[in-house]
Amino acid sequence: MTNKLGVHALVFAGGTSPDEMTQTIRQTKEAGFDILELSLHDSPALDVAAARAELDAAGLGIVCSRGLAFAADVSSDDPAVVAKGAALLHESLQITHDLGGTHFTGALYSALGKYGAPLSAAGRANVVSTLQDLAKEAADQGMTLGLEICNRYETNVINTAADALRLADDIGSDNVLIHLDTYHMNIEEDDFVRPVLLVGDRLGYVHIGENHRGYLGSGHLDFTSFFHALATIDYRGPITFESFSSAVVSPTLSNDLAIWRNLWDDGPALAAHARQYLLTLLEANRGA
Ligand code: FUD
Repeated sequence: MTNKLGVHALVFAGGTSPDEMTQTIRQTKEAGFDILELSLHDSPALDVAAARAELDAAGLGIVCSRGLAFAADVSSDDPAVVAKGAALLHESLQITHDLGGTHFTGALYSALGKYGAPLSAAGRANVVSTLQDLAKEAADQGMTLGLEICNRYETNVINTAADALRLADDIGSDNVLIHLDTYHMNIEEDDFVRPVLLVGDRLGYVHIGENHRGYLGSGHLDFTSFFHALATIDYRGPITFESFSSAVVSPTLSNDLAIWRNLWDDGPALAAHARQYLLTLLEANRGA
């Protein structure tokens, strides 16, 4: 199999304290995944050197992700708010690098939350210039940035693959790739095929999540079509399972994403099921 499979840390633990990281890394490994995706919303608690040693000992890859915050938002018109957002991005890129990661992705362009108005022209220009600087810094370290396309209730910057490609074109850096997420696509895109074909070889990262963000296969998403499309473009990059439940809470991210419902209690059982589900989809749709 060519695609590495990842799992989001919120399947296992809500924070990144040393005990939570030890548990998360162990459970990621036990579930058979290749990559842990770690949200950096809680990075002050993170012991980077210790986490890196545990990741290396487990032989796991790491991808970091995050969204910004309304008070630290590079899509704002207010230069002070933009500067705070840019500082968070630079700090998070460095943490990703220090953890041994080469991929930093997510809503790197705005807060994760409901905006009360469309993105302004000045706000968009701030996103472009901040991400140009971040991409340069990332390129110097051999790293890639992902633009995760999120639905309208979580950002006003990019809601569709077409939006994301326009933003990436304006940033104009080869190491800024597109990150598709089936949960968001279900809300915004026409179907699960055309966006994948549109993005093509600029696809750098994939999130697989159900329409309600619970157990794969328990909702109504057409993963078969999505995996056909990935096979059509010969996507070889990481595929990461993402799921959230009120059983595992991050004080920041869970509220930003409106994780109010209990969709599962047992993260390790959910993860083991998801890995088998993804392997089956990849096998069944190989060469489609
Ligand atoms: C947000 C989302 C996540 C988020 C990431 C941050 O709805 O889909 O991928 O960006 O969890 O760590």
